[in-house]
Amino acid sequence: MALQAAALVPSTFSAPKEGRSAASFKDSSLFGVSLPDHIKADFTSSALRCKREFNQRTWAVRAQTTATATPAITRSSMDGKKTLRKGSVIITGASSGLGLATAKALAETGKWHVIMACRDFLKAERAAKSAGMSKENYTIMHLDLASLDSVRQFVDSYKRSGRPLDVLVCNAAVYQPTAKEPSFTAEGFELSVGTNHLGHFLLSRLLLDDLKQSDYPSKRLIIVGSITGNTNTLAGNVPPKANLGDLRGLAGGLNGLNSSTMIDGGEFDGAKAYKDSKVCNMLTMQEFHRRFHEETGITFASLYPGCIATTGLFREHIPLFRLLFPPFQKYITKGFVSEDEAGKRLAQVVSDPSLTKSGVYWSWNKASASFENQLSQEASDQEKARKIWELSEKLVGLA
Ligand code: LMG
Ligand code: NDP
Ligand code: PMR
Repeated sequence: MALQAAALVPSTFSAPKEGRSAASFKDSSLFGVSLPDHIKADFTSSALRCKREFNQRTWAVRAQTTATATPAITRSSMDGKKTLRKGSVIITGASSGLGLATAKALAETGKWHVIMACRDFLKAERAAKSAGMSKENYTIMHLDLASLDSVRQFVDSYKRSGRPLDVLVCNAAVYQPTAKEPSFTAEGFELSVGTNHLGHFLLSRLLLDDLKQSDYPSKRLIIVGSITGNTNTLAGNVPPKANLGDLRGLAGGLNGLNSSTMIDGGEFDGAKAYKDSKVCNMLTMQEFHRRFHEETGITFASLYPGCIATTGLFREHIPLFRLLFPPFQKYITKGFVSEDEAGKRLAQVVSDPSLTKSGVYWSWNKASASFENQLSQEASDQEKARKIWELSEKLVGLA
């Protein structure tokens, strides 16, 4: 397993820039016209941010060593000042788009060691280099979420590395808007839900103990959601709409043999499968929160980072769509964000001391201030969340 080496951290640096304050914009209007209340995403203000200064002592991490032995916070015998070790964050799908931009934003602070969990090692290495990330701030490890064996191997390798785990970011995704026929993961699940939901479900379940053991001041599990899975927004009402139905397809294994490839049991539709997978992501985050937040102190969060219309997510869409989608989002919906800006947003959810509230679906207003957004009825249905959890456990071999 490709574990690159090790980090030597600069000895002192200053803290994250002061956050912006409360949100006062709505993100669900088009041409400045507000939506009716029932499809308007509500919001509340983000918490007040605190300014922090961290001094970081030199800290070396070596693969196969006992990095966990280094406590997160130590007090210097010289001046009694508290110091914080570098945080360890795993980001899936960090070889492009949002994942890469987040890896870059975190690596640049010098406070994080980013484990880029990617299916294409060389692509990830090139991406990290061209993003200007310096070697001591990242490690690339192989992970193919479309194979549960690969997920298990990744987890074993990570555990063997002895590195602590402070934050896990489930970011990778596939989107197949033009596929006429379904494709499948190694275990035979429809690819979008298999990768985006089931792969991440197994990964997070297997790494939960490691997060639990982290002594970092704030440990977090973040699953990237999206507006298009939320039917309480305009974007979520563009057909085909997300709808998990009574979960009969999921119960049948999404294999297209003895069950449908779609969660609700319907005909295959790649765009819908993606949106359904995002609903699963958002429900899974909340189910984690209900089951484990109190016991573990882990912060569970999801987010909609904005419409990053230029990423590889749209690689399978028709060329005309790829040409028109960015200007459409920039000038018409005004929902567009750059990869850099979206990366900063996700990096906040990873490390901002004010975003520690668990069970939250974060969004940002037009001034780029974070706020707690409201999920659609289906994406906040507790009973569905519990059923998806139980069915997913069976499918990935945990129950
Ligand atoms: C499905 O179709 C496919 O069936 C599925 O296979 C998959 O691909 C899926 O989500 C992906 O899409 C959805 C289809 C049906 O929606 C459309 O795509 C219809 C319109 C095509 C537009 C593509 C959007 C992106 C490109 C924008 C191009 C616009 C030009 C702008 C150029 C900018 C330059 C400055 O959707 C429908 O049936 C209708 C959608 C109903 C949604 C709500 C309607 C809101 C109306 C507002 C429309 C505003 C748009 C432009 C107006 C321009 C005016 C100046
Ligand atoms: P990209 O396609 O740029 O990034 C997706 C990443 O996932 C890539 O690194 C890709 O790897 C990786 N990936 C895909 N399949 C697998 C797999 N089987 N195993 C491991 N990694 C895999 O898209 P985005 O950056 O836009 O998407 C990132 C996240 O943001 C997704 O969760 C998406 O749903 C979410 N999102 C995106 C929005 C947008 O507007 N773009 C809006 C809302 C949410 P590779 O590089 O090898 O292809
Ligand atoms: Mg959408 C406020 C309006 C808004 C926002 C924020 C998005 C985000 N979109 C909006 C509106 C519209 N879109 C409208 C009015 C239309 C019809 C013209 C429209 C169409 C559209 C298409 C065809 N939009 C799309 C597609 C896609 O294929 C993308 C998709 O659904 O991927 C699943 C997409 C998106 N629009 C967004 C966002 C964030 C996406 C893509 C990514 C995602 O959810 O992860």
